Amino acid sequence: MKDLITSVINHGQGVEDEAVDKNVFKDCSKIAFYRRQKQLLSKKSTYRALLDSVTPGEDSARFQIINEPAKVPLLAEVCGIEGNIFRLKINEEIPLKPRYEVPDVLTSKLTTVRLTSCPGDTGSLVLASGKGDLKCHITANPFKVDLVSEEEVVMSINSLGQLYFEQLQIPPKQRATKKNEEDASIDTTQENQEELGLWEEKFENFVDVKVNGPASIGLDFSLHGFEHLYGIPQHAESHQLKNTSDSDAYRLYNLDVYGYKIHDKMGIYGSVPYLLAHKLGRTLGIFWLNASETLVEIKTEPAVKYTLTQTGPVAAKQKVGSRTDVHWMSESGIIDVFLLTGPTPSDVFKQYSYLTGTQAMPPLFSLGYHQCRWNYEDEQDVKAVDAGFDEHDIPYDVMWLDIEHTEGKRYFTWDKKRFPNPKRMQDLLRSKKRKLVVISDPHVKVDPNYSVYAKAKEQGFFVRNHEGGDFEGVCWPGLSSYLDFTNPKVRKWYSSLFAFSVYQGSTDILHIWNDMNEPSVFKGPEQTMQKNAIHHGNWEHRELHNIYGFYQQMATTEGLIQRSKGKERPFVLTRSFFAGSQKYGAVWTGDNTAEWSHLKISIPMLLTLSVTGISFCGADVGGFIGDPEAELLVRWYQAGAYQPFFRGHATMNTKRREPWLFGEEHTRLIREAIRERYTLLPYWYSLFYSAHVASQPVMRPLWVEFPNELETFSVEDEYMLGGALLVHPVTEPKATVVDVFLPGSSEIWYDSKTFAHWKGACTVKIPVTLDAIPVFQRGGSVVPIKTTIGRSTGFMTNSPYGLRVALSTKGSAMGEFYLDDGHSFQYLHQKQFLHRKFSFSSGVLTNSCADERGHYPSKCVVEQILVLGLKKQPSSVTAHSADGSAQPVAFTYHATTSTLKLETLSLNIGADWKVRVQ
Ligand code: NBV
Repeated sequence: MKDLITSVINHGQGVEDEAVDKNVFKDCSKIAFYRRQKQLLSKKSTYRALLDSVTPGEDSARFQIINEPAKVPLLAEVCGIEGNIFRLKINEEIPLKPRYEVPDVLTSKLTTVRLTSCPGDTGSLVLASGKGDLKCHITANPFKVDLVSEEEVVMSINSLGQLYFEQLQIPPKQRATKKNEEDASIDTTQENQEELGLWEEKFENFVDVKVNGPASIGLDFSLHGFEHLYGIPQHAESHQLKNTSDSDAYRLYNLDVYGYKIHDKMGIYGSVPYLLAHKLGRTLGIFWLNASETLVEIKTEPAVKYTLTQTGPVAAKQKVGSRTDVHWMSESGIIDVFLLTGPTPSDVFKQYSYLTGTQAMPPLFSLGYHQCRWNYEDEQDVKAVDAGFDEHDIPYDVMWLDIEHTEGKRYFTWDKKRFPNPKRMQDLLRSKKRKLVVISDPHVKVDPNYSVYAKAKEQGFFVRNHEGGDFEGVCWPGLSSYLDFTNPKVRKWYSSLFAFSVYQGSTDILHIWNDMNEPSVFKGPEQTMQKNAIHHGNWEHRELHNIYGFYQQMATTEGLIQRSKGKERPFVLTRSFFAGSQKYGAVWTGDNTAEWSHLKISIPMLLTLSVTGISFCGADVGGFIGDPEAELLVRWYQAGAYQPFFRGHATMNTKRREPWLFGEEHTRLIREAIRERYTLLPYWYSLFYSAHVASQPVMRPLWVEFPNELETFSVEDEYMLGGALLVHPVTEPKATVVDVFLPGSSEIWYDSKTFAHWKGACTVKIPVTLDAIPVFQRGGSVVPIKTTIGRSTGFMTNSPYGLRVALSTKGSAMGEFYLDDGHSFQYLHQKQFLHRKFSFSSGVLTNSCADERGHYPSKCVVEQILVLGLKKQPSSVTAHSADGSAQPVAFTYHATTSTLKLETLSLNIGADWKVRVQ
């Protein structure tokens, strides 16, 4: 990979289609803190809590815990947080120097709740929160915490004794000759030094010198009755977390892994150290707030074990309670863990977003289709591609420019030959109500004549190397320094670079893409920054590696908001992310490959991001690396049209693949897929509103919608879009039939193309052609759509709506609709929005207000209503407005499909009305 990158830099040549070289990256055996924890934990040293030292605090309980051989106290703090959340913090009582505590992730408004201590056995402390149905039982010796809900222990902490805390030590050179007591527990003989990597760790040709020495932490959590866990992105892995007993642990370490291998637990671009556990009747979350390199081991004991309790030929089948043990290990920082107690998936989503924020409300255009390529060569190219969409009648919203648009990869500049007049180019796009996104990476070319470099250098805004100079590494521009986004002053300054007056050639239709922000450093260890680089506040890079990209997106987002004087919603895509990145925009899955297996893995990867708060996510349509055959490309468009962030992208030197380059038939199919996306735009926008205000993911694994149906817990080849649509992308070549699982014994599902219906709780064989993928509407739902498609979302503002009403077995349906101006913050500050509710029952469809606070004038009408599952032909249909007047409505009824169509309506979308079907 390094050679490959070097060849790109040296020769400006294309990137070959090449699998990832795993030797560039560490596996667990090459990670010293992992080896140390394993070595020490095998010796079982236990911790004891000194519960007599509990100081009754206002809203937290603090006590010491000591490790018998070391006798140096740790300080534990348990507090209750509003919304049924517990927080457990463990730090050294008096560390040699402060340990890193992750700032800027938690929303500032966290409210703590009073914990009441209840009588417990001697040697234990019971803390109850809220109404008392949730309790923390703390056992003193050995130290253990049980989370009890309604008298049932749902989670135990440190019940396996894996609490691990390396106390900061004086470096050996500064130590007196007498043996240091603190590390008595660790075998520090000379021959073991290298293995332990306490003060120095080698990997390939890199030596990581650790001035602070070992500082690793770890803790175990046992989840009682749970076998299904999800979360801890980002890995190219299944949605349900796998047992790691026979493999490496899941690694959370943000890395630039070009063409990542699938079904692998190595860390890729982003990290959210948060997982969810689900069983019948309860969902829990564990949020491990730590930004250093982190490993997570998962061990599941299945519910049913075959035990030889009898002698004889047949072993007795004995039901044993299932359990999953989760072991978190981080290189440094403190233990700061949040226990999200649910009990429902929806509650856990709310609890997590209470801590880290909800998905930013995207500008409407960003839910349209995005067209990207590395690179669109010049203004002419942009013009031609833009025109191509119109010629082929394919809607699209955003044109993207990759790194070559700049003057020698100097971000915030334009290549004068290729893009001599960026404003003219943006005017062209603006005239089509389209936008432009350009890339802005975190590395800055070392060039004193480049003003961004010169100003950052002058103000000391770069990350420093351990010798105190500016850190320099190689990236796209050649030798580069890296902005220290962890410094609030740097972020403020970086944000100011997006001002129209500063960013020459930028206009209000220009939005931003942050790439390479793991950060990617070509000749660095694992292609990233040395862990001993120094950030603001003198923190080593190792402490905060996983949050670097988060900060760049935060500063970019703030910059775009500021340039509009706080008025306009920005769009910022980032490759690297952390817990809470959802507040700042969208995330994509990086450099995937044009292979069927990568199309398939995009579904679980996006589901995992979605349940960990990041709703606005997508994968490069077509696959970034390599040349997809037409069939794969069509299938990818069909899948991507139903994924939140929908962008076609391709690497350098791949064949051009604009949608019309694969023959007429394939152009038609791609057009259809993209048009379907635009048809569903009102539904997408309403779902994003629900993600934004009510924390519900847009793309949902089936277990989220059907938490009481065991069969859904492992499904990852299909998913729900909101509560109404079930989508099953086709991910195999030459498919003629697809097995679709339709959940829920009391549900009814309608094929969205043929309107054929099925009862739930079965797997049906759905014949497929290349025309479309299986999509089903759930009985009981109403989906708002657009009936006319424009060239871009901007042309659809006033176009009419339709409602797809799918009746439940009881003959009813419900749905919501959200509308605002699509671009400003007035929905928030002036409550300029419409939030409507559609409900159908006893033959009456009602449009009513869902949120009285909102007002937004819209002349748009509902023109079509389609009712699926109406068993009897109606004798009449009438529309009733709020003033009492009634109008007969023309209709058609198809007995074979039980569908009713009303196609000539003119009912205001924002007004109260009823349509009566008799
Ligand atoms: O900026 C070039 C590419 C970009 O197109 C891609 O989407 C990113 O994931 N970028 C990575 C850097 C080069 C990758 C070889």
